[in-house]
Amino acid sequence: MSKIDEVKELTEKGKQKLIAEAVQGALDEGAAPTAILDTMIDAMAAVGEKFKKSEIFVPEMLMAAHTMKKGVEVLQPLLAGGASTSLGTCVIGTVSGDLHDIGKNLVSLMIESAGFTMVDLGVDVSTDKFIEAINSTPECKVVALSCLLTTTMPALSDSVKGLIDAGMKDKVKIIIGGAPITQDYANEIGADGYAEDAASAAELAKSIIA
Ligand code: B1M
Repeated sequence: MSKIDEVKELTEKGKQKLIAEAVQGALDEGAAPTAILDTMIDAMAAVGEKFKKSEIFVPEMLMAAHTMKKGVEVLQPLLAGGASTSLGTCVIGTVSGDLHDIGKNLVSLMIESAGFTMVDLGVDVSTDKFIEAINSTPECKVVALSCLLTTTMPALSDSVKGLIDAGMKDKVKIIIGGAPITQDYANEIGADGYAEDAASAAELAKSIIA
């Protein structure tokens, strides 16, 4: 089995202690960091499918998540390009009630590589916390909201509405994303932009402030 296949298998099985070595092994075999990342994202999709079919449960899903995080740690310096100019600050967080942060962390990493300074508020972030962070960051240009659950889409919508009502659109661009989110939904709730994945989110953040 190639090391990159091993990375997929270990991620799916939640083998946290073995993943760093396997990721390094895949790099040593010549696999591109983005290919290894995509493999881990595929593994998480497979984990999600198994969960949906009740073949695995929350603890296994959590172990896979921890494993992916450890794998991403090895790739992080290689994925972060390190832009030379600063484009301003981007406040990022996962919306209220939602604890998923792997996608948000990747989006944060890519936006940072595009040249932004990141203020990461973590998960389960209330609208007030987003507003507070924007207000206390004068150089804030973008706020990025991540949402992974259909059940937290109303929280995303409420947050965008709350940000608009608080006059934040005069200060920052609001961008959103996450597995259940679409461009139509972004238009519907009044966000300034939507991106499907981490790389597109970085492109969007750059283009939206231009
Ligand atoms: Co959760 N979970 N989970 N889970 N989980 C999903 C999302 C699910 C699809 C699994 C399934 O049923 N197939 C399902 C949601 C179903 C739905 O909403 N219709 C689900 C469920 C149901 C739940 C619970 C309710 C389970 C329960 O308790 N019964 C529960 C909810 C907890 C809560 O949040 N309140 C729950 C819990 C968890 C864990 C804590 C165990 C764990 C998360 C750990 C963590 O993140 N630290 C977990 C995991 C790991 C998953 C899956 C398996 C993997 C998610 C992931 O990290 N993917 C997921 C299944 C799946 O996604 N297919 C699932 C990899 C990551 C790189 O992709 O996050 O999509 P993703 O991010 C992408 C894009 O979405 C996008 O870019 C990223 C990178 O390309 N993106 C943005 C994300 N944010 C963006 C923001 C942007 C732009 C793009 O702009 C701002």
